[in-house]
Amino acid sequence: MPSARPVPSALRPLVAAAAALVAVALVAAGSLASLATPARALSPGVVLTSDFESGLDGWQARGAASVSTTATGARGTGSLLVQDRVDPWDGALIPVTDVFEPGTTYTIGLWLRLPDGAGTADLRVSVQRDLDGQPSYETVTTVEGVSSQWRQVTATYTPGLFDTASLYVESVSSPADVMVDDVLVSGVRYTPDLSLTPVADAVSVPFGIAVEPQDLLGGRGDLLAHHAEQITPGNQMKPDAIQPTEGTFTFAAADGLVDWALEHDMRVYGHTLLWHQQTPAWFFQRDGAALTTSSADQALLRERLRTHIEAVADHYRETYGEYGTPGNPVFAFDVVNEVIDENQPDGLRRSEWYRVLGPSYIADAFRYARDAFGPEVQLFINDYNSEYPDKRAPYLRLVTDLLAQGVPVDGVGHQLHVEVGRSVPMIEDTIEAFEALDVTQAVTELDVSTYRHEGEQWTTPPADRLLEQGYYYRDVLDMLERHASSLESITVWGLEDSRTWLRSGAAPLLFDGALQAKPAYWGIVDPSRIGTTPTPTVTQTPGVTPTVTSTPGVTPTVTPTPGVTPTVTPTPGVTPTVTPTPGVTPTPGVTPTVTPTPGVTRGCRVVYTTNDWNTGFTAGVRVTNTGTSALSGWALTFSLDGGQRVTQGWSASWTQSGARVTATNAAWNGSLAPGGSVEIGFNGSHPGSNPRPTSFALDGVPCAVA
Ligand code: 9MR
Repeated sequence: MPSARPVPSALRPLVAAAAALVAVALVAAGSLASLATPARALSPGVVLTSDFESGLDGWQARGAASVSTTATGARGTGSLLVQDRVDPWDGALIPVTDVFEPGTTYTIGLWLRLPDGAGTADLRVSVQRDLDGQPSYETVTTVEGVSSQWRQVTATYTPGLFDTASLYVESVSSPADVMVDDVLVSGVRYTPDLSLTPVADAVSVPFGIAVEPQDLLGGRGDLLAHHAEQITPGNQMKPDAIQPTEGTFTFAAADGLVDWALEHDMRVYGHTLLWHQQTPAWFFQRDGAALTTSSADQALLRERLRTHIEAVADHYRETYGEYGTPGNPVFAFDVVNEVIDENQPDGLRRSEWYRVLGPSYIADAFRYARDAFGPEVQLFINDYNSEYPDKRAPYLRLVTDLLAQGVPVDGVGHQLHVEVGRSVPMIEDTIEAFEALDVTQAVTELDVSTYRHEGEQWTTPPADRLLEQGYYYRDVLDMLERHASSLESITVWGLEDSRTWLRSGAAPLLFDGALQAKPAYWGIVDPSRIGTTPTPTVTQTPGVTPTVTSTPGVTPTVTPTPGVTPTVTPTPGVTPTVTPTPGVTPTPGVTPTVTPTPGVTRGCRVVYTTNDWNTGFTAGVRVTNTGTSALSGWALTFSLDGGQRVTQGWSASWTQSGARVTATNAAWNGSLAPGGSVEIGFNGSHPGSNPRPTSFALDGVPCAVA
């Protein structure tokens, strides 16, 4: 079998198809099938394969190690042998500078083992990125207990910016010899639909998104720039990021985000100056021993707090100009984060801050922050679960007390990490309670898990739960709009579902991992697109976590546009029915004939791409409305005349009758403006050959095929 080397980026589109063929044999062996058919991926591109059957395939020694090939393969007859390792980071590498694109997510698959009789070792697959002469070493995955049996490994990785990059195999600690085989790397660059209404345009309060550095790159960066008007660094301004050791300040990661915000005319909400988590241990130690409550130790901790806050404030003033001037986008900061504990008699969290200093550290932090930042930066206190009455009470009490003491608290943050069904009136009660105080407020970390409770678990939420989430976002935002004058901003905690802090499957955000708008997005931007099913009802018991009563069978409806296109009522899991509209005559199994509407030109263009292997394929279908009127609900039909079967589709409801395939819009992508496109796709099987469909029709109108 030929081996593929890293593909120069200019050649990548051409070579991806060829590389996919190389992957065919790997995939045909069965165990790599998941790499070739990632869920929801469009035309997954194989960017690198190495089977070591005819050489090193571009792999090199890393550090002190040496590399050679062996005659023992995981499935074939060759593999890579790494020997002479001394340190854990000695290993084997392959340059990926011309293979990886920053911001694209790659699936990396490979096989690992140790030579016979070598015991076990914990191995690592890592990437080294070098940018401006600074190396970063990132773990793709750690594989524990690798023995002399082949172990298949699959992990995903999204590179940040780099000048050069390499993928490598190393170990956690052992210098054991290592064998590597059948490396296959595939990646898909997702493209957001930038014709959608920006969320910021649909929300009257400034709309923000919490970000990580990868969110600024590629399609993610486009999505972020399109929808947000402010960002919150998800981790880069926390104490461990800014001052990992005493007196060493590292602002580079945070500055990358602030620079980007400035370039995109966005504001920055800083998070956070003080927290009980992500704060290095040295803050609370003297010469390695825990600080006591002696006045000397208290003075030391207070001084460290003041120094940290001043360093942050000075840095952003010196780098971007005085606060409140156009060059400096930092307008607010969380001064203290999550200091409430409703289970303590005084309602305050027993953190290291509290242990050493008692409650006074909260007021001190605000005073230091006002002195350091000046009046132009709004100083927030921030907490989660503030909607629950038992948490709301101590939160309200603390802020009231601070204000009464003249402590400069400008704003109260409500994180709003919630799940579908959490009581919206309860959240409103909290906002109203704080409206009585002389503070502004912000929703700082909104996300809505689709899981109602721990017992639920899925890879992808059921369609009706995603709709329910859409209704929930609609209702929360409706409520928040009623309090717009009390709110400084509304921020969601993450750009898209693949990068949530919540457990896999929670899917709590507005866009899915393929960067496509979810019902959650439509719930905010145009709720008519997800129908009028009422909000789930909630049984609220004051003072305790509410019990949620689910609404059975939420069914979306798509509002028809008379006289323009057929109306489609997509019901999750049910074959859609097409309601005749004047001018369109649908006949089962036959392409409907279309009577032209005066002044309306209808048309479409389809780009159909596949990646094939011996009995299967993944198809991506890009449909563009080339007509002059918008579609509000659509159905694409085509024939698979080679005996192919659709096995799993995405971004549409897929049905097949004989050779005829119909893809009907999903609830969130039915609207197709003139010139607008939608990307849908499916996995299929074929009996040996996979002839392309030659004609497509959108709502019965024949499409040009590109
Ligand atoms: O999103 C953050 C995640 O990447 C970190 O691993 C985590 C560490 O505690 O913090 C997350 O952000 C938290 C935020 O700073 C404060 N409120 C809760 C957020 C979610 O945990």
